[in-house]
Amino acid sequence: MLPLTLVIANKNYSSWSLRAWLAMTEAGIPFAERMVKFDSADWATNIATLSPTRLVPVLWEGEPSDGLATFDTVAILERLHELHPEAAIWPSDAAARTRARSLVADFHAGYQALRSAMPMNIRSRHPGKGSTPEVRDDINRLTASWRRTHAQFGADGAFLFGTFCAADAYFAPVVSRFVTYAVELDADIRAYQQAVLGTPGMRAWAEAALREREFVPMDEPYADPPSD
Ligand SMILES: N[C@@H](CCC(=O)N[C@@H](CS)C(=O)NCC(=O)O)C(=O)O
Repeated sequence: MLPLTLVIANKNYSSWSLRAWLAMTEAGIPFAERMVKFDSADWATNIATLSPTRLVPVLWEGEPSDGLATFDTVAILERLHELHPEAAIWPSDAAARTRARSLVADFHAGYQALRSAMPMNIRSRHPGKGSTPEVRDDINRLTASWRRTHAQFGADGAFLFGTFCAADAYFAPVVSRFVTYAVELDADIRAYQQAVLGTPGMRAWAEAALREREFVPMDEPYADPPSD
């Protein structure tokens, strides 16, 4: 099998990068990381060759820019499942796997209010910001679907399907947003949030995010740029 490289962006901001990275990390799939920071000279020079869509993440098999590229997070998860069927990217039970894929596809295609009003920003705290009625509707719908899923498929463990899978990686940026924007959560959803934030992969990602110093205006609707 060719070596894998995942192209990602800033760990503080890039929610799509986090999903693929955490799914691979928690599944124990070996890969190299190539970070291209937003708004950087590296991005301007290299993103066109590192990413067919100029977006991250991208999974490369073989040399980045030269091997086989899979882009878009959902496609990356499916490619990982093909390459590493033993890694439990998706639940092994067919009904659970179908639900996991449905949750991921549903979020991928929707929840625009939540995604745009509460961008991921691991190091920042903006309590109450972004909490519009539309965002609260998104949060209520999403957490209700987590609750139903956990009751039906995962009651024997802390994650949606009991043990960690790609669906939990998918929602890691969402539970992180709930910290940034101090979203009030019911006890069961808070327990799920803590389980995801407590995974070794998520802790490592967050520690790296906290070391980053870049301020990306597009991802900072609630803060002024730092003065030099
Ligand atoms: N649908 C894509 C979305 C990827 C995406 O929007 N990535 C953002 C970073 S989180 C990006 O690359 N933004 C750079 C830009 O818009 O120039 C996926 O699932 O991977």
